[in-house]
Amino acid sequence: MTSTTPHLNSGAPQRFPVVIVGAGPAGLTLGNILRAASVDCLVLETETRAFIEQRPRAGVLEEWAVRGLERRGLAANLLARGQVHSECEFRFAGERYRFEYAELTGHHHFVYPQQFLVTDLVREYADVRGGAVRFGVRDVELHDLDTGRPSVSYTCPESGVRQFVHCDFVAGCDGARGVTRASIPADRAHVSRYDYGIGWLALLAEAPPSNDCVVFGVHPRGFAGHMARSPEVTRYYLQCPPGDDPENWSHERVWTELQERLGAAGAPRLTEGRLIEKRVLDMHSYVVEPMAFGRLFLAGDAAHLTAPIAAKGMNLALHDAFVLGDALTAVLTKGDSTGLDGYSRACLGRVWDYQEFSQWLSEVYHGTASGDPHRAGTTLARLRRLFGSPAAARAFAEQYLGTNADY
Ligand code: RFL
Repeated sequence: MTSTTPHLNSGAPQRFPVVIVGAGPAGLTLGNILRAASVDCLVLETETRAFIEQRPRAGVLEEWAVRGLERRGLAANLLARGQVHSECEFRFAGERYRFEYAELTGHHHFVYPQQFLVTDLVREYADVRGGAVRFGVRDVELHDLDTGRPSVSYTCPESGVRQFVHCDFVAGCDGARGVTRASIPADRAHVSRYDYGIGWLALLAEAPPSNDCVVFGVHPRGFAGHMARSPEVTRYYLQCPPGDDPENWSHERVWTELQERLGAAGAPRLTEGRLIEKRVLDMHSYVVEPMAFGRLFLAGDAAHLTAPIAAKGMNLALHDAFVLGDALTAVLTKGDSTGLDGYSRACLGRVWDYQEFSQWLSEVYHGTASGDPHRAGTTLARLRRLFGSPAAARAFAEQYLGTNADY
């Protein structure tokens, strides 16, 4: 079902306190928080509802993020259907090493496919909380962001008519390829970038998970990852050259490499299955500072991309949405702008910490395959420290789970 707001098709200017560009985890969580506070908002999304409800991406959610969703009445299905993960496994030098992070910290991960969460969030926003949303919009443009009267325009998919929406605030939640980030003049925000120079072949296999937890294969042929998504579907990753063509990876080549890189003494062979997604992701990251310009506030991948090395992006998107949702609610219902003034600062501590952890973990995953014996040696030293030093293990667990209270 596509939920639309019929009076928006007239061509006459509309007004909403908040326009949210993008119906991903950030935009939909934000919309739900605003609707719970009876703040009107309009979500604009280029794709159809059916498409966003089926787009597979993330799966690993940190416990604090799930508790944040739960507090806002957004986690019922996730808590009922998501899997609880309490350990992960590293495989290197032909051996298996279990890392029991829940035992160390009392915290765990949830695994719940991103498209299920998006489905839950759209239903709650549009069908339960009565939020306005337009799917399939084209050519979104932002106007007058540095004035007190910003607006957003877009082309209506059905009529082709250009619509103008006046608002108090715009939330840029349109992901890494959206348009809102580009609306900030170059001299008003700094974008820092990091290119890992590495590709990952991201795979979804129609095969049950082959292990009871996430597996990281650190192998001289390159990194390989195994992550359960559901009892029937498993996500795998294979390190590959950046920009590699997925067509270079036949079914046979994929499974031969996965069996080799994830093989270890005592580990059962992987259960193979049809590959239903096969795409190459070039590992790179960026951070926009500040995450705001005038009346525009960026959230999620629009503001900062974190290569999926440490499975952090969706968690950061949710964190931004929680902070921005509370801040916009405070300013629009009580006239209190403190939260909005401090929005960037409140988010960027966690953003930078996760960026740094991703770089650290990238070296662990990719160092042995670098062809540089010195990097291979330091990678193995990191792994030995992780399994030999309780202090190192606790520090890793804190970053892996995102539990530092001081972000
Ligand atoms: P999204 O999810 O990209 O949503 C943005 C939405 O905006 C729409 N859009 C526009 N709408 C209107 N106008 C425009 N001009 C627009 N341009 C785009 C898009 O159609 C879309 O619906 O951004 P958001 O909400 O910030 O959420 C970010 C997360 O999606 C992302 O960080 C994660 O998927 C990253 N990620 C992972 N994160 C985790 O926390 N844990 C994981 O396990 C994890 N695994 C992954 C991942 C990302 C992956 N890929 C594909 C890069 C695994 C993979 C393979």
